[in-house]
Amino acid sequence: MKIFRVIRWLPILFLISVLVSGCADSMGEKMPDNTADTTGTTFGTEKETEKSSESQSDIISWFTADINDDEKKELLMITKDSSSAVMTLATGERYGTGLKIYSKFAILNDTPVPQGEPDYQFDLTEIKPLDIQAGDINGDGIAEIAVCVYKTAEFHPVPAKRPFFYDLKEGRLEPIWLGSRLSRPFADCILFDVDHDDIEEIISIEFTENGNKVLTVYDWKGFGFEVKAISNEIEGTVNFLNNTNSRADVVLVEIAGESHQLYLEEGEVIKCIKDY
Ligand SMILES: [Ca+2]
Ligand SMILES: [Ca+2]
Ligand SMILES: [Ca+2]
Repeated sequence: MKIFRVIRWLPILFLISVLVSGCADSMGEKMPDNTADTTGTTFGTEKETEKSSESQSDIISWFTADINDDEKKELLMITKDSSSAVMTLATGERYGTGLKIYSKFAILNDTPVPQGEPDYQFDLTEIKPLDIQAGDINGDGIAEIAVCVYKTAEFHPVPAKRPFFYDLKEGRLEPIWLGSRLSRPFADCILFDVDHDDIEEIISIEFTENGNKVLTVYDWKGFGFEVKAISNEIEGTVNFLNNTNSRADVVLVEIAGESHQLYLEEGEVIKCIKDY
């Protein structure tokens, strides 16, 4: 059953949206140093079962994806320093201090169990990382690392959630797009190939000025993201239901307490259909 319908893009919206502005703007982003040993440590049998010292309570967000095109998944984790207290935004959302990447790990009962030392680790303290995902946003076949951060931006000097994308290159985080904002303030965003072209779109839950929500889909356009489709305004609560730790087959959205599947119709229309 269709519960809300859908808008087609007005041409003017395309004009407005073209610059969901990003990255090359100098936001004073300091590249974190890679402090890890990148010399390709090999793990013997004993070490393969060696659990890392990472405490589960220090893991803020995690995701598994192949980020270096070797056909093996890595474990990406936003963690906080074990010595620091729990840090939360006013919304209650926790944020961390760093990104750790493990090639040796297990997932047990939907819980990541990293093994040994991280292959790479980066200090992200200054950008308050909230959430990590990965996906190929620009179609080059390599998954970008997507970090939702909470910080100010040069042209938007209030703290807000912002989507940052990096490639892991030669042991460093290379910025691909450090978004200063989406079209509106957003509650959450995920990556998903909603139009099945093997390139991930951003799907976000955004706040309208009157306090309602809209779902918005963004496509990469070579230099940044452009709005591809937007839903009608939705009253009440809207949340993604997807497992946030790995790629899903469908986008599930909870609207007013009920589960819906999101998809595009004719490539440009967001529909949400009740999921029975
Ligand atoms: Ca890999
Ligand atoms: Ca890519
Ligand atoms: Ca796509």
